[in-house]
Amino acid sequence: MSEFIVHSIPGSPFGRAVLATLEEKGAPYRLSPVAPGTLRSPEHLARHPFGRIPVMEHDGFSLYESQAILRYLDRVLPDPALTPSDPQRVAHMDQVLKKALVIEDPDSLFRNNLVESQSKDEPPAFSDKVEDVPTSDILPQ
Ligand SMILES: N[C@@H](CCC(=O)N[C@@H](CS)C(=O)NCC(=O)O)C(=O)O
Repeated sequence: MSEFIVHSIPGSPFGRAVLATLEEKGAPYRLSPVAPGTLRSPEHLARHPFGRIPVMEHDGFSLYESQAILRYLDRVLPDPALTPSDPQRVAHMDQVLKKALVIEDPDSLFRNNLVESQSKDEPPAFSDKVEDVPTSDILPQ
């Protein structure tokens, strides 16, 4: 198995999700630290057109967006599987992933025009509105 390279800012929750998945899979990987001030550099924009992290490289294949990366990793590293086989459990997994994205990155709601009426200074309190899904519904049994 060739090495996975994760370009990320150490401590980024999105980057940590990718690193935790690689740890869980026992895969060889390397963190390539990105300095926060260099996200708009030509070098980094060539990796990620929106100047964000994380970005993953594997066998000459480059991918950004953490959830796309997580799903890729679960496909190319099937053991242990992190995606349930039952459709309802997968749906709960997708729900939790979406909720995590909104809570960690509430500005994405504004960027994507999903929220129009609220002030940018007061991101929506999604944790109050979305019910928690028990972890036991998501993790493989
Ligand atoms: N939807 C993206 C969000 C990534 C993201 O927002 N990363 C943050 C760091 S945790 C970032 O790159 N921030 C830099 C910026 O917004 O300029 C993903 O899931 O990969």
